[in-house]
Formats: sequence, structure tokens, C-alpha cells
Amino acid sequence: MGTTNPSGLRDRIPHVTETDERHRIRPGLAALGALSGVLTGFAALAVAELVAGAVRPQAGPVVAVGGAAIDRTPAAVKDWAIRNFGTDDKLVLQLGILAVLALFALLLGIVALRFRRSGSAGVLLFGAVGALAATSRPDSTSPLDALPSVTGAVAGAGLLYVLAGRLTPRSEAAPAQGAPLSDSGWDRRGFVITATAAAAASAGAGALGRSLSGSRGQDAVASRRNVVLPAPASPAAPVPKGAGLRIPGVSAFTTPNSDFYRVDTALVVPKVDATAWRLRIHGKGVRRPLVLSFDDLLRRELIERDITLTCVSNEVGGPYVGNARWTGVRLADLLAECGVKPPSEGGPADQLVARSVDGMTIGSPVEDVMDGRDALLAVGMNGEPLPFDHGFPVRMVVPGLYGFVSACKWINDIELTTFDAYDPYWVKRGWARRAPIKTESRIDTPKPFARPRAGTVMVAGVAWAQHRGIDKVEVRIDDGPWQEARLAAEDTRDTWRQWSLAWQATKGGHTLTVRATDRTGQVQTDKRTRTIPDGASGRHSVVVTVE
Ligand SMILES: Nc1nc2c(c(=O)[nH]1)N[C@H]1C(S)=C(S)[C@@H](COP(=O)(O)O)O[C@H]1N2
Ligand SMILES: [Mo]
Repeated sequence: MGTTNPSGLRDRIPHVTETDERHRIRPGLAALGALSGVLTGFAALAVAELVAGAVRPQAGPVVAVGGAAIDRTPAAVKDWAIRNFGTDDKLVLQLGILAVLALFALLLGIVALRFRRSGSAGVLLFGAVGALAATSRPDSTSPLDALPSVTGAVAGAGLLYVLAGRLTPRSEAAPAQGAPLSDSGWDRRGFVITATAAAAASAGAGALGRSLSGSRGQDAVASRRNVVLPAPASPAAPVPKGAGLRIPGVSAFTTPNSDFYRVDTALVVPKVDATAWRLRIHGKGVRRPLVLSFDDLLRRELIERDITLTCVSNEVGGPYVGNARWTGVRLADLLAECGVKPPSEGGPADQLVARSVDGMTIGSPVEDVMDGRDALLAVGMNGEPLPFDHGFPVRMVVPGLYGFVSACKWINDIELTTFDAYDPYWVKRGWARRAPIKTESRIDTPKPFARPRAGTVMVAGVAWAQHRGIDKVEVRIDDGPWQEARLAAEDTRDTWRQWSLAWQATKGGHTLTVRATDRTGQVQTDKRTRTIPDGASGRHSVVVTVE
């Protein structure tokens, strides 16, 4: 056979100029190389998915690399993604990762035509990246998390090696043909068989992996189904009849769980088995550290409260705010039992850091949590156990604080520390250490660029200033005077409040602007700020054309 290099070609010296016809890759062949590459990528991901289904769904390369990407995304980009893709941001990210992978796989497939081993080595390199990402995720507890990426890459590398072999001339000892890297001389039948078999096997492996991943959460699903929430010792008063104005287009007063906004960094929603769940409370000034089971929590006195949650990434006029009836344990009581004192009573810890099963860390002021407000370890949302998306089995909810400094989902650890000693996840990424919710209001109807008929037009929406309460809402048409809106009945000062104004609309273009005043007398500022670092401020305006 003479001396052949790994690609099955005669010794080839890279710096020799490419005038030699033998070394040109015909477009048709390049396309087949690209196809091998894409098949390789597909096979590698499918095998990785299958192994991840057996090991841990979160250890799959796309989820792991996606998670690592989310953690490294600058605050401004994350905000941009939330703004433009909303809750689809995660889907967009994963599609982006797949697109990049497909592109590189395609290139590796072409490279492998000439440098067979390099092509396979490239695949292994991608596997190494996936393995590194998987094992360095905060929720990774075992080096086994590298397995999906490693096995996937090995399978892919092998497949590419074989496919590239089929595409290169079977025998270099046929010099009479000049053996160009062309459509001739390759193992057409072998390629088609291998490629088809690989594609079919990959599809099967991928599907099996998916169903394995899907069925892995069964214990958690069963544990959620078995939860019976005890009646709260301190139920919430019924929502006042007048709290919902029943004006079409205005958000429901109580947001149904299925409509509740979701913001988190989890590409795979953690499925926690409540029967195995434990919460640890420890740290500075904790005289009696505690480990609680889910049943321990349910046996305690439960309270039920309406609390409106808001995300710091909510733009003025944005959708990331929702109101639910939460059931849970009063966090301050639990902390007091552990011997924790707030800073105002000489306690050494001023920051409570909540950790979740997926490695999120969220820091809240101990003073706020213990100042008498209804800070909860919530187990129920609108009368049912927390949905998985919203933190099953247990999450925190603190009235008056943005979610990123209070509302840890899938919580499993509470550490008392100081703001000086520790910066949690979002703070490390440029967000504020402390972030009370800003007084805000939103016009829900009419919608921007609506074309209502001249006459009476209902302008209505919601306003919130959690834990201070809404005192007044005013609407301005164009540059006219501020007109006081009718306020719906208040549920509690921890909830949002609906408002409406019957506007005598005249033909033409108009700008509607709203502002709220909270119970401290603070008027919603017209000073526009970005969401970073501690929440957007400014006033919501809607432009309409009256016909
Ligand atoms: N474990 C975990 N908890 C989390 C987050 C997260 O990314 N991971 N995001 C927080 C943020 S920024 C907000 S606004 C609320 C949103 O809660 P929701 O998704 O139930 O609406 O959850 C908070 N709790
Ligand atoms: Mo948030």
C-alpha cells in the first residue's frame, strides 16, 4: 500500500501548493463530507442524549453548555434576550447552540475528507468542551456528568472516521486513474449503508434518551401528586369583590398558575422528589441549625397570603409581574427558632442566602425577612402544590422584593451570612445587592397602536408597590392634566391594584400615560432607568389612534 497518511491518501505535505489536481476536493464530494459531518454531530448528540437520560438529563451537552453560556452571559445581553424572546429565550439559546454545532460538524466533515484523524479529533474536542461544561455546572455532583459528552463524542469520532473512509478512494494503488479526490473511486454503497444505519440508530438513540429523561422525574411527579396541602391556620381573607374590575384586556387579579410568568436560569426544570427533599438552615448567628423535611414543613403552622411577584428584568409596561395566593410557612418564625436575630436586634448576619438544587444563590436582607412582613417558605400556589416551573416543592416569596433577591425556587439551603462576605449569583453579574420593588403602573388596555372609536374608551391596567401599597393612580392624555383614575378595591398592600379611567376620546392620535403614587406618598418617577441594576423606572405610555 505504500505510505499513506491517516486520510488514506499518499503522504501529503501541507505546504505544497494545491495546484495538483489530485488534491482538489470536488464540490459533490465536499457536500458528502459535509453530510458526514452533520450526521456525525447528530449521532454524537443522540448518543449523548441517551447517556444523559441514564445519568442525568442536565448533564447532556446542549443543556450543560447552554447553562454555562447563561451563567457567562453579561447582564445586558441576558436582559436583551428576555426583552426580545421573553420566556422563549432558552429555546432560542439551545437552537443557537445546535446551529453552531451543526456548522462546525459540517466543517469537520469536509476536513475529515483530507485529514481523517483530525476530523475525528475535532469531534473529540467538542466532546471535551461538553464534558467540561457538564462537570463544572453548580448542580453537578459527580464526574459521571462527563459521560454523556464523552460517549457521544467517541461515537461521533468513530462514525466520522468510518464515513470519511468510505468517501476516500479505496485503493491508492490505482494510480492509473490519477485517483483524484473526486466522486469516483469511493465506496458509494458502503457510505450509503453506513450513513443510513447511523442516521437511523441516532434517531432511535435520541428518542430513547428523550423518553428516559422524561421518565426520570417520575418520583418527583408522584411525590407532587401525593401532596395534600393542610388547611392554613391563617387563611387569606377572600379577595375583595371589587379587586377585579372585569374590564376586557386587564390582567386577571389572581394570575392563574398556567399564565404566571417564569424567569429562571434552568434549561431543564428541576424535578425534585418531595419525599427526599431537605432544607438546611445554618450559618452566622444560627444557634440551632436545622434540617427540615417536606413533611416537617407541612406539620408547621401554615399561612396563606396574596403576594404579587415582580421580576427585576421587567421593563416599564412589561409582563413579568403576577399575583398569586401562596401557602407556606412564615420564614421569620423558623429563623427565630434557629436562634437568628435580625441586625436591628444585634444579630451578626445581615444577608440570608438561599440556595436551590440547581445551584442558584439568592440573597435577601435578614432585616426585611424578619420585619413582620409575610416572608414565606411557600409550598402552595393558588391552592395547589407549587408547579415544578415555580419551584416545587418549596420556594421563597418575600413581599416587596424583586424575585432575584427573594424568590428562590427549588430551595434546599438557607445560609445566614453578611453582604460583605458573600455575593450571590445575580450580584456577581452586576445586579444590585438590595432591590425593593419600585412603584410602577401599567396600561393594559387599550393596547399600543390600537384604533378605538371616538367616544368613551376605557383606559385601565394595574399598579403595584408591594408592601407599601398603591394610594393613587393618574392618567394623562397627551400633555393634558393628570386625571385621577378609579382604583379597584385593595386586596392587601402586598398585591397589585387595578385601576380604570373612562376617557372621552376624540379623533386623532393620542398618547396615554399613567403614574402611580404609593402609600408613602412617593410618586412614580418619570426618570427612565434600565432594568440593571435594581429595576426599571419610568412611566408607561401607550399611543393610540382614535377613529
Ligand atoms: N432556583 C432559581 N430560583 C429563582 C430564579 C432562578 O433563576 N433560579 N429566578 C428568580 C427570579 S429572577 C424571579 S423574577 C423569580 C421568578 O419566579 P417565577 O418563575 O415563579 O415567576 O424566581 C426567582 N427564583
Ligand atoms: Mo427576576
